Amino acid sequence: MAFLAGKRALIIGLASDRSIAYGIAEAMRREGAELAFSYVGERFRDRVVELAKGLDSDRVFEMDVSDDAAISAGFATLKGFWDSLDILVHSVAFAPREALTGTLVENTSREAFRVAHDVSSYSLTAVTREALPLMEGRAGAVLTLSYLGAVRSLPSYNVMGLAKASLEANVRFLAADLGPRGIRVNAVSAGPIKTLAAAGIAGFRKMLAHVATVAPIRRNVTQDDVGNAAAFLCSDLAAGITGEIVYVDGGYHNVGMSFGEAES
Ligand code: 0WE
Repeated sequence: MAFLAGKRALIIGLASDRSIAYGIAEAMRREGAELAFSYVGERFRDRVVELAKGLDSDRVFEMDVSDDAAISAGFATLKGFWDSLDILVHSVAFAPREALTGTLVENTSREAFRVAHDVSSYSLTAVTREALPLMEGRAGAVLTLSYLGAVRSLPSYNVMGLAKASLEANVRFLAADLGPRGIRVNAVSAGPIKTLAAAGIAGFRKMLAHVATVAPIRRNVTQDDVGNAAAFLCSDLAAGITGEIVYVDGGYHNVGMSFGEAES
């Protein structure tokens, strides 16, 4: 099908072959897109270069999305590779670890709130702004990753839920801003997936088991499930979709109650 043939995609947030960004990159490559990647932290460099190579890309650069100068420098590097961009994938979130345990009311410092919102929401605005000149005059698409904690309370997710609520509002406002310029902005709200970011979160395995029991599809979603939806949303097949939060969670968010049995 190759529904992304001729498209150029920058993917922010690849850290390992279990990253959601990796599932997205694989699906986009399979559909014909050319890829570039940014990473943060020297310790990720070699790994991202290797993963990029496997996806036919040698376009890899460092970019800390919490630093405006680093974003400018990163896009200057990208402009050395490409004179245009069609797709921007933002698959980045961070809150200080101590804020992701216990309760929101006990464990949310002003600084943890600031960092979570800066890295997990403002960064979408910042990188989208820098991408605009490269997307000018093309059918551009921006995609970010959200989670159910944006709209429901969940154990331990705490300040990340507030940051994802901000991120989802960001998607709606950016979609309104950029729609007139032919650029669409959407989010995938993914079910829980075991990635580096999820490693070491207390109770994560229990959450995976719960979702697999209750979700209509009776399994957890995979990086491939998310990647395929992301590739669609960033393609011209989704030309009529913008400002949307698309749930790729096996239907979990629509269930009010379930006994977890094989049928009904
Ligand atoms: O958005 C996320 C995780 C994002 C995340 C993960 C970490 C772990 C390491 C942000 N910041 C940090 N900071 C660290 O120091 N998810 C949707 C995965 C996730 O994280 C949870 C979850 C789920 C699901 C945290 C608590 C409860 C549930």
